[in-house]
Amino acid sequence: MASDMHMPGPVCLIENTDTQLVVNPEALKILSAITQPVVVVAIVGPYRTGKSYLMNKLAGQKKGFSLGSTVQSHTKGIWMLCVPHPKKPDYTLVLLDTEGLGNVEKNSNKSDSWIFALAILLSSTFVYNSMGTINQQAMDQL
Ligand SMILES: Nc1nc2c(ncn2[C@@H]2O[C@H](COP(=O)(O)OP(=O)(O)O)[C@@H](O)[C@H]2O)c(=O)[nH]1
Ligand SMILES: [Mg+2]
Repeated sequence: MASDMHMPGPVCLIENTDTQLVVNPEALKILSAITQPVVVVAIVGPYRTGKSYLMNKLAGQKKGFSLGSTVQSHTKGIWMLCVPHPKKPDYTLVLLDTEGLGNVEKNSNKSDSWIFALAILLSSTFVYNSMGTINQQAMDQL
């Protein structure tokens, strides 16, 4: 029984090829092995606003989601990390980190909407992360 998740690091759950989203079977295998109740936290927001950083804090893990130091998106698609819930005994915390909205390397924001919608559907707690106040542009994008 997978009562204690020990993932060495995050795995890609949804791969974004820019033309389609593909589910990674390896990640599905990990999810199917979880027998405990899960709390799923997903984070979405503009790129380079500290999403991966925040998720690593929630995971309480040093070796977590990779952080960006350039405008290049370090997180493509949706990445997943499962850890024992820090507060609820016998619960598994599933953290979903997404690539940033408005990534400069992409020529369309269609996949932004896909990732956004999927993150909402998959999560029990959804975090919209932004730097500073939420502005009109963010509202329009939402
Ligand atoms: N000091 C500090 N650095 C942060 C914080 N949040 C993010 N960073 C840094 O900002 C950069 C971008 O963060 P990242 O989590 O990769 O952004 P993401 O693109 O939204 O996932 C990284 O170099 C982080 O180390 C924070 O709250 N405090
Ligand atoms: Mg990131």
